[in-house]
Amino acid sequence: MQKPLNIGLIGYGFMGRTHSNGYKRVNDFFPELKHRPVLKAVCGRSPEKLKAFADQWQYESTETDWRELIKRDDIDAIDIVTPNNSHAEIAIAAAEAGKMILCEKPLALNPTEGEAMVAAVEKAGVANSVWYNYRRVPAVTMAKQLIDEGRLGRIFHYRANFLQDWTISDDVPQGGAALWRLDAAAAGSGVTGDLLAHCIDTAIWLNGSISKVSGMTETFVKERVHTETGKVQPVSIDDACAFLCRFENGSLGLFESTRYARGHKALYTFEINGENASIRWDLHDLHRLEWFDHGDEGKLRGWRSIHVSDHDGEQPYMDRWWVPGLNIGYEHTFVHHVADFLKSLDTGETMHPNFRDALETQVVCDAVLKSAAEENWKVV
Ligand code: 4PW
Repeated sequence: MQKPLNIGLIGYGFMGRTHSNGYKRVNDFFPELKHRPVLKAVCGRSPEKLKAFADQWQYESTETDWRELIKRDDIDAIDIVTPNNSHAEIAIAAAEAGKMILCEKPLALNPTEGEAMVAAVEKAGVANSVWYNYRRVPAVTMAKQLIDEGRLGRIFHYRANFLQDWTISDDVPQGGAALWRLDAAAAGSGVTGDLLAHCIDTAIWLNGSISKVSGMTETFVKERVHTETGKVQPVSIDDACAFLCRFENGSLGLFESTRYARGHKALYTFEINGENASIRWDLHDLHRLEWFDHGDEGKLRGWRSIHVSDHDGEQPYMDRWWVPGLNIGYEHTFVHHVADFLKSLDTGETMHPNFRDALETQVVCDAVLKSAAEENWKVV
């Protein structure tokens, strides 16, 4: 019999759906886990939307005040999927109440908030995690394994992009419940915290810490109508951000994110060039890992496209799903995140990325934004 892990979800947008799906699916595909998430309560401010979400995803109860949810004895873990400006207050209160916390990325608005969150969870000794889900794409996890096995040798270059195009029109409004990502007061930043943070999390995981950054940002549309006031107001976020960096291992990094790359909807790509081999990955073809090995026999040497779908246990996560050769997708990364979180409870091992890992990403984001504003290099 598995032990119930009662989840209290705060927020019910896009990420509320991805996480709920993860909780619902996990034990069907990871039956050995000793915990079973129970969708105990969902919390939000709009009673009608809340009820519709709770009914659809079969949450047992609802709350309209997150403080009441945190007080409940029948809640073990708080999952935060609210806009970024509420992460710190909720997470600190949840930690003080002894709850485990799963928090959406980015961790916070800024490093100061992030430090307070880390201090709170570490003082309380509660399990904590941040949903940087792309680590758990099987092909990305396999890239980590290949790097840790030393197959690439010395690393020279790391480059990553996260490209979208959904804010090009100046008719897109800003702010409010649906478009808080376009409001710096709610989001902290624009593409830097929303998109580049994913690239930075993966990069630190695969290639180690970043030591120096030099960034550049632009806000292409300067004013937009606010969804709530109906008034035209200045745009406060970065629409695009690019930065150069140095990693502590001596390699050079090049990162770009934008919501103005016409034709790209969510193109997250990275490439790593090592002395012996290179790796390339693309979210739009997420089950493939491109691999070039200089050690291959000369006349056959070239880029291999590895379809990560094996069931022999050597390609991560895939033996949990269908039959060899069949693909899985975006939603499975959240199932894997829940599975690894539950496994960490079973084994006592630390779950990654946790709040402390996510703080490192937050510090890099902050340094990039400061560097862009001041047009100089920043030591991280
Ligand atoms: O976290 C990111 C979101 O805010 C996601 O991974 C992709 O970009 C999809 O939506 C946004």
